[in-house]
Amino acid sequence: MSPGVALQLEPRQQVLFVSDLHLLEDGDALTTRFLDWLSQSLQAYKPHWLMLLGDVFEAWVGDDVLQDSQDWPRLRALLQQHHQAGLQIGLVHGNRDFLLGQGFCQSVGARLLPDPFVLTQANGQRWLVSHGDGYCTDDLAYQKFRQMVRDPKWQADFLGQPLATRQAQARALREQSQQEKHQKDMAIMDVNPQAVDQAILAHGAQGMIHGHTHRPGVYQTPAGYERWVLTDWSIDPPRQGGLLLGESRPTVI
Ligand code: LP5
Ligand code: MN
Repeated sequence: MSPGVALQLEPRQQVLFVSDLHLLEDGDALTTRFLDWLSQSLQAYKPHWLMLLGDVFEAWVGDDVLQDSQDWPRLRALLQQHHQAGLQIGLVHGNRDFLLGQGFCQSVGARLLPDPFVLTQANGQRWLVSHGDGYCTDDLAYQKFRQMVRDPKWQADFLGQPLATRQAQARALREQSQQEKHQKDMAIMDVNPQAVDQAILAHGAQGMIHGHTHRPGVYQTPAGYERWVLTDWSIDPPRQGGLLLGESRPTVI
């Protein structure tokens, strides 16, 4: 069980989930589209929580990006403004932004949540919520890499390097990842159904919500639970959206 984090929704409270935006910079077309969509969605649905379920950024090399260049002005202003008006913002690490830390969270009013965590609806239904990469257990090369970069010692060493060095390494790794993805079998880049069921059962949950795989939809697990997968975002081809969870089943928006 994830220590200390179990979120309980009250009647009429809603959660808006988004993930896999892969934002590059504040002024670009995708970021503008996302921020416009987010602003409209927050106004339309008035959720209690906004859950940023990982890979918000194309590659995050450390929170000092913010101090050095006052980066992401519109994104930060929008999140801050809504947080101050009462919106709870949760953030789960993705495989591209696992280095988001307290500096970023404080600058937008977000709370870093463990992966996975349990979210309970007002009716008692428990959902296991995750970025999703941890359940792609057949992708052995990725899991080995994941274990390396989630190690605090590795992270401290990486963050100890100059910003430009880190950015160059991140670019090289993105290229390597794109090349490897062409060669990997599609099946190994999806979640392993047994790993999903095992986690759902271990947390006493009755379903899972995740991103990462870029295969949006609702799937049934071998044990008969629902697994809701968020869309990734892209300008061309156009893909966007999120999931809204209130008192009933999730809704795609
Ligand atoms: O992200 P996506 O969708 O392309 O693919 C993921 C997996 N790839 C990754 C890597 C990220 O794309 C890049 C992360 C940038 C983070 C920046 C900060 C840290 C920089 C660290 C610099 C060392 O997560 C991909 C999965 C795919 O999802 C589907 O699940 O298959 O996995 C990989 O491509 C990993 C490779 O298979 C193994 C990589 C071994 C690299 C060994 C370290 C070499 C260091 C090189 C530094 C220049
Ligand atoms: Mn991902």
